[in-house]
Amino acid sequence: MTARDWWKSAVVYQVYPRSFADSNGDGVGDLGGIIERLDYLERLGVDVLWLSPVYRSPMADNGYDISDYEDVDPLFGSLAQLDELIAELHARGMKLVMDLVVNHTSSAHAWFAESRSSTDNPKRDWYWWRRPRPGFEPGTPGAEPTNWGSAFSGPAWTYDPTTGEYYLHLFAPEQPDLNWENPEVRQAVYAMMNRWLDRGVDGFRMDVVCLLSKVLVDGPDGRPQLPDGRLERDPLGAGVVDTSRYGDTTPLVVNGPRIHEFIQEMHREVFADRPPGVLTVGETPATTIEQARLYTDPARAELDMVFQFEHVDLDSGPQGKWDIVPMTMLDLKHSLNRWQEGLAAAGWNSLYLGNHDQPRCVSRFGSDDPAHRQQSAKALATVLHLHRGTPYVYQGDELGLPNAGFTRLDQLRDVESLNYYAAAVASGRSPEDTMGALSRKGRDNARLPMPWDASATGGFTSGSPWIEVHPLAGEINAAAQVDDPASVYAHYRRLIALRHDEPVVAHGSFRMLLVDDPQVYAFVREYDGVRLLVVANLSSDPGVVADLSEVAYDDAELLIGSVQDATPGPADPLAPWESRVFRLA
Ligand code: TEU
Repeated sequence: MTARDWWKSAVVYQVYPRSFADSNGDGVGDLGGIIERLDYLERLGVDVLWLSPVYRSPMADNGYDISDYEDVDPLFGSLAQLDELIAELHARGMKLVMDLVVNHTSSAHAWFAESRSSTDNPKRDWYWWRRPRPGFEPGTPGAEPTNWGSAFSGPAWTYDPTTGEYYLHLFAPEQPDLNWENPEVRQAVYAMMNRWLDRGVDGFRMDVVCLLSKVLVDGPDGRPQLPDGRLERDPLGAGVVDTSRYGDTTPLVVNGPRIHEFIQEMHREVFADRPPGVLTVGETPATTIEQARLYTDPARAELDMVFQFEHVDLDSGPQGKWDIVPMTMLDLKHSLNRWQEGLAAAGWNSLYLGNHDQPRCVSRFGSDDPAHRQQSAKALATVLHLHRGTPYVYQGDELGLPNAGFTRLDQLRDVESLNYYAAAVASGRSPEDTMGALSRKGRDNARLPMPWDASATGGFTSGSPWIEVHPLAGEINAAAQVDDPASVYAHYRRLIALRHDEPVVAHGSFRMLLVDDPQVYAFVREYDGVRLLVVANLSSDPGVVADLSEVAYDDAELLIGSVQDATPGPADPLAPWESRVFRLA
């Protein structure tokens, strides 16, 4: 029998299909490529595959702009291949979680085509249509219904001359926001979700699910109005340049007034009557611990867990993600510790350091100096996987892949980066400085082809890849690591196996040690009389000693160390980025 909370002892692996493995030589990864590589994932030991979108899409945002929720884009394969993937995963005891992108559709979706066709179309109200701001020429700057900026630069409204109104898009103009106030929209989404679950998928990762409910005020014409944002901070923490023009949308669109009502309704309509075995994880930028607890407290029947953003926003300054500010290991430790404590009594954490939207974790939180890259990748994994919560591995992180070291705009493909570059340079940021920020935090860092071997295209494709191959693919690749017990991949395998074997990893309490130590990251997990001690040196300094006097660690047994063939004790000096997991007597 499957426990309701089976996902506590599971590890999820995220596949970004475009960049994982190409089976037909067109230079773009596809379902056939994923199916061919399932043995690699099975060997790693992961339980769940989260597949970024493979639905039909014009690919303005690489599939996060869906034009048909019911079909697979030919670029990625076919519905038959998706069924095959599900069957192959299930045969291995693994599960498939699909991406659910329902804050917005593609502007090429049939719903939007209807909606934009006339003001009295039955689907008009499925999206957010609003009149131009009075006193401005429609379609000119300032005539937008509100002062909201898009997360991908420019205004969040696009003028549609067909009906003389604007539509809302918190992301690209090709991603119009659905109006969740309309019950028909919600029922259409639930029906679609039920069809996917009936087809055999095992759950959903819900894209920007915290944005579904927007704040409304009474408008002069009787129609509920979306209000202006305060002109202080920029929207969604994203890279909007002109803060004098765009108001702060966070209080207006993040965790809006009806969000928990919508999510509870979704739970009732889609999940409540299904047997355990399904996983739901919401992507929730700009969400507090208190909000996360509301989403994930099982008593409220909403979501199993959410992706919070606090730790991946630590290096963002007042102007948003491209305004990069220094971040220390202490900042990271304090932030993660707050979340551990905040969701200890009720709720559940998702544990992640990277995904398809973030730079590579080893470059951001570890060290990509060749002398430390491997060890720091292992140390970050040790610390993350031993926290209380469900770990997510982003493709390539299990190989210790660092950032790409982009120096030129023509190396980039991402709509967010390209739009930001144009907007930033137009508003006076120097091209060098702008490129520097994109190189450090651009999403394409995580989107280079997965390096499978040392061949010219890293074994990703027999054709010409849609984006360049990682410059270090010759050195850092799956073939070089799968059989090497000292590799980052082997270390991930051990961590994942430990979660499966030791209930304390999934269910134990969490107590941080040495909370203010700037180098040592140490904590104790405890469950049912079993205690684990995790100690790591998250710095490049040698000979770091952890003061563990507050823990009784006699007869500590080393379960996982990061230095091959060494069996150090808890208090022995730590090499740079060394990490250790002990069982305490
Ligand atoms: O991301 C939403 C999000 O809040 C950010 O991480 C976003 O990607 C951006 O970097 C803000 O600066 C989700 C998806 O994960 C992302 O790939 C999509 O582009 C986005 O929603 C729109 O669907």
